[in-house]
Amino acid sequence: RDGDPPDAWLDDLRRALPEAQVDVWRPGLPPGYDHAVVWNVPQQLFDEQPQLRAVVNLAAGVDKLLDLRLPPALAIVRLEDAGMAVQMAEYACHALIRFFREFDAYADQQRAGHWAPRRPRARADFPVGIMGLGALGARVAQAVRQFDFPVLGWSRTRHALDGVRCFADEAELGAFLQATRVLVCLLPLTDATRGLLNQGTLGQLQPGGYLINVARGALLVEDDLRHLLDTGHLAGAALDVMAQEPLPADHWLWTHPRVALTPHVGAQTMRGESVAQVAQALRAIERGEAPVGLVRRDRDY
Ligand code: OXD
Repeated sequence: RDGDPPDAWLDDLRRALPEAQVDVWRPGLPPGYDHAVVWNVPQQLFDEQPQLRAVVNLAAGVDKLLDLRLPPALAIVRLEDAGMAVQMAEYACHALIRFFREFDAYADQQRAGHWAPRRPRARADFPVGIMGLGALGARVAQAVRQFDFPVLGWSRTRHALDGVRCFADEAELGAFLQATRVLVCLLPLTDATRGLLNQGTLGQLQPGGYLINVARGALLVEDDLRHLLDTGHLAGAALDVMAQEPLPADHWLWTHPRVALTPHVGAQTMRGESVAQVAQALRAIERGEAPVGLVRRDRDY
């Protein structure tokens, strides 16, 4: 994952799970393994290892894995936090403060050799709404609160977080969006959330709104974002994820003056934390317990 050689993962997993036999999968490896630890693997792995009992995905999002044909009884585990939550908090706060303090305008002024303090803006006019309140969203909410912005949260099922005005379910989505100016998206990609960030929903954000998407590109209808930026309803977007990755060279997102983009690096997988979580999860499964990060197949995350 993320540029680490497979051998480094192998060594660390062997060290963390001395009681296990750990091998690198390759096509044609004889079946017989109980568990798989994967990232971006082909269907072939599951076709050749039908006896697998559990798979641990080395990422928070399991959308790609769930696109494969997997045995119905296979336990699917995703990373929870594992060093990603603090990175998401950094990313979201960096983008939020960049927008709020108008750092892009100051960068333009510096290039023009122009000394011109701008009027400070009120934090109360920048309510931050976080979509998705799992381990990552909760950490982002906590970090944003440290800067005294009003914080709102929306999730499929109701959460209660200190100092966060929580909304739940489709019934409360409109009220959440209308009370939000800076939207931070950390939702999982599922059939229910694909394209959820569109003209109808983003159009309900407060005027001069911003989008920070650190989840999955397919949650956003990119042309709707473009329309909302060009008509001025939205003032900017920070995107770490795109519908097509890598982003094609001629894509409008590269050059839009109100878009800041990064190549899906919002929260990279940290080997040490991840290996510790993998070991913990596999031991829990071996004891017959539900591991942290167990995916619910009925809701796809
Ligand atoms: C993840 C990712 O889902 O890296 O963890 O995008």
